[in-house]
Amino acid sequence: MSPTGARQVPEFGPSAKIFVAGHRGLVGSAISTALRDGGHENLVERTRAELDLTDQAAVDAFFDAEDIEFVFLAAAKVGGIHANNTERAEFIYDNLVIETNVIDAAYRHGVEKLLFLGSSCIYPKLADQPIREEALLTGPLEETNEPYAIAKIAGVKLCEAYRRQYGFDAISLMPTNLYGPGDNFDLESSHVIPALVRKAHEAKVTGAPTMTVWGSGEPRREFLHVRDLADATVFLMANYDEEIPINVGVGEDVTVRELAELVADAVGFTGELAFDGSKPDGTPRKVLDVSRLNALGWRAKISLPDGLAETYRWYLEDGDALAAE
Ligand code: GFB
Repeated sequence: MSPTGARQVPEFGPSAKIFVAGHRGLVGSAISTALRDGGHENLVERTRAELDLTDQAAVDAFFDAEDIEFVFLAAAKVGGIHANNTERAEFIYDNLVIETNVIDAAYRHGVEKLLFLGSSCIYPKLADQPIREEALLTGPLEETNEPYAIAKIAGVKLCEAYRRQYGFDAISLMPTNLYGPGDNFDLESSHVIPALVRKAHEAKVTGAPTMTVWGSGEPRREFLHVRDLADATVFLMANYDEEIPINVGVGEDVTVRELAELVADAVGFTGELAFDGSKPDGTPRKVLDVSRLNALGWRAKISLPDGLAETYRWYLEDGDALAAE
């Protein structure tokens, strides 16, 4: 029961009024595209300048003014291992404030269903692999991104508490590492794939003999193309209604060294890899158990080699790729 009393339950159909929070980011832009491609015509999107999600009064006024029925909460402060490890205060504060403002206002303004995005990095550092959803909060977190993980765990628990106490239909997804067109290619704040694509490209066009890879190259990571994630979020908004978070991934992983070799192939860099041991490896492994998701009838479709080739093409055409000398 929403606080505004009993009412006709809106269906997640073409005319459903949907707010995509964070529609300009890697994930939010892919979700907006997936929704439009799926025939949803009534999307509400706000840039950060139009709606500051860290401002509770502004978020309240927005939900007051707009009769939103479904929310995809893709807005967050995100980044790679270095950004998480050096901007610890922003990663916990910004993510806590965004999620508390949006989840609470959505409930109080009678939103029918909200989809929250966690991350595989909020599971315990040494969780049994592949990681099952039940592993959450069963052990210490990875130190380099603990502030972000604590904020995202709080978001998962907010959804659980509002569902249990108020009957608010909030679901939480736990996506694995994401990549794809529209990613952040800044070498300091980015995740590994855009960073390696940029470094391989720059080494190729400048004729450098090596490209630098952070850490030992031994950690293992699972990668899901962002278009697959977006497809999964639309599928789960329509088909998932349980309290427990649900993993979203491909269920297999590669070492950072194998990834760097795949990126070098995709870019056409033929030099050597130089491993920088002064940079952190982070979690040794975090591959997800996706049996629950697969049992619902969804599987990832885009292979890593195909996804890397597409990401490089996007970087050349729309990113700020260094031109060949
Ligand atoms: O993608 P990444 O920054 O995030 O790093 P995490 C993955 C692995 O790639 C780490 C190595 O072992 C990095 O040391 N790596 C190698 C590099 N070269 C590079 C490089 O040039 N740039 C980067 N960034 N990494 C994040 C969390 O952990 O996972 C976030 O900190 C978020 O909170 C994200 O959840 C999904 O997978 O280590």
